[in-house]
Amino acid sequence: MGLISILLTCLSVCGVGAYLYYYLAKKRRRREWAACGRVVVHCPPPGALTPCVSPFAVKLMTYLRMAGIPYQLDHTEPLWETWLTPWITLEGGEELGDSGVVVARLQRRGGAAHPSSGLSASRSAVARAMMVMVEDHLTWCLRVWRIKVDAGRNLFEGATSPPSWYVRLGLPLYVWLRSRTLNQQGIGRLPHAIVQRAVWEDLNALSGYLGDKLYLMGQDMMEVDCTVFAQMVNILNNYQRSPYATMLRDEFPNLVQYVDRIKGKIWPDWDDCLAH
Ligand SMILES: N[C@@H](CCC(=O)N[C@@H](CS)C(=O)NCC(=O)O)C(=O)O
Repeated sequence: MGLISILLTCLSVCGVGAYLYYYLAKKRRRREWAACGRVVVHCPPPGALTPCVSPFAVKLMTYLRMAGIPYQLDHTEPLWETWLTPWITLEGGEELGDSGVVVARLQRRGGAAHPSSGLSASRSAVARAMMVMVEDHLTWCLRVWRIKVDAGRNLFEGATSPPSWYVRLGLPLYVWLRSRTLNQQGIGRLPHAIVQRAVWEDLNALSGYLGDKLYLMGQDMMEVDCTVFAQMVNILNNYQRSPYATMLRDEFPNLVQYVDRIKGKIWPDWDDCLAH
């Protein structure tokens, strides 16, 4: 057997071995998650400023806490098959991705007892519109600042240790890929002044609707509050150098008080959930 054949055989054996190891570890993790008797939330590890750098994961955890559903966290597989985070494993092993889909599934399971039941059709429509506004418009505007204006530097601000050399090296590629996504979405092609104005309009709409109520829909906290809280707390903590944290603090104090209210109610252990 020539040297090349020996090398190829070794490479194939190592490849098959690595694949088998990965496959078996993945299966074992799934067995453990299905058997743990809780909802498992798969997401990136805690940041130094928020319990997770993904506001969608913070929304999901806030919802689970509000609904009194026990959960545990997993950071070994933060991305689902969609390459998005968060996703969950339900007790029994069912996997679901997308925070909105997950909440809808949990609500169906909870029946009439779920925390957003009882809204009239028109109030439910308003709640839905606000959720779509913050998750499918406001977040894109924020990403324009993060990626196009700040060139991704702000991504490291929630980390507890400085990024490694290879993460720094990969940053320009990540920024380039994300900029393409922003351009494809459309919002990335607009001048930043227009994007800033759009953020102001969104925050103004939320602040106006909240007024001096405790929660967006009145006295009771609901799914929409988890969604809006997560995005606002993200701006206040993970976007501190952006114009938007200042905008929120200076122009929309009722939203800042709302964030503090929900933090106090749902996250009394907020500081313990941060990376130290
Ligand atoms: N609609 C999804 C959005 C999830 C999402 O955009 N997650 C971001 C992190 S905050 C992500 O996974 N980004 C990875 C990527 O875009 O490649 C949800 O509600 O879960």
